[in-house]
Amino acid sequence: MALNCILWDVDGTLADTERDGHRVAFNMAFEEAGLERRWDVPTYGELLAVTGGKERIRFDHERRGLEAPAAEDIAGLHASKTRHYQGLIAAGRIPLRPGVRRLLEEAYEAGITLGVATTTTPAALDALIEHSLGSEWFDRFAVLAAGDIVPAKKPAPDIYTYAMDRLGVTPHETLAMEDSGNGWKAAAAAGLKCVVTINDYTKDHDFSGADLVVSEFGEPDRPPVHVFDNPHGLEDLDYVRLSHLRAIMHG
Ligand code: XBP
Ligand code: MG
Repeated sequence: MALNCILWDVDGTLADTERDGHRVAFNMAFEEAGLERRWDVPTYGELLAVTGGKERIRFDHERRGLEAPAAEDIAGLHASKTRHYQGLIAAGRIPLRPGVRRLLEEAYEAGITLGVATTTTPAALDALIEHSLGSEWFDRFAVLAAGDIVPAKKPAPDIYTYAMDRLGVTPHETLAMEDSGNGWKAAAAAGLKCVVTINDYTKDHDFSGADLVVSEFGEPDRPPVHVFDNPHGLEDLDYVRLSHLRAIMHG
């Protein structure tokens, strides 16, 4: 099938938002609420097993054998976290990952439908689009599927299925871009082919069955990307090109 649609994960894929963005914002919210709890870098990596910030706060309590706060208290804490996250993003703390803008622009110019499928909160996504990508991308993405719009977050396929329904596209013509095991599982369960760009938090996740696993999308003027899995036998993978993404869909 031809490549007609690309659905992008956000956190870890468009930008490395987790360690220096979301994690820091959670800690600011804990401090603001007068709580002792802080999530250091390794602890946050363990908590990433659960997607969704509110779900993550609950999981952090439950795995320590503590009673989780009431749903409205978690929601209040998470709203504070989102405000802090917006501030960090607005301050320009988190750049796009290499190759993201290049591939987005090339795909957009080629008339490929582009969308977002993420578990993060819409307000957090909006901040990243406005400050890291540019406001024109609010119109260039044909769908922004985010957060609680579906009840079951990744690794459930629901957010991908929702985005495809909204766009009127099928899994056969759609490629997912992901960075994590949960994201890859969600894409696969939705019937999508998937390219994975790993990061420090996700490098040991299981991506068996993915269509390409690389260290980053890369750029012509950067050192060549590391290729961890290339089941389609793509060539010239010094950086990921739109032609590679098309070849994956044909393969
Ligand atoms: C990332 C997530 C999110 C963020 C935090 O998912 O799991 O929960 O860590 O965002 P994806 P919120 O990579 O699919 O975007 O606190 O707004 O949930
Ligand atoms: Mg991700």
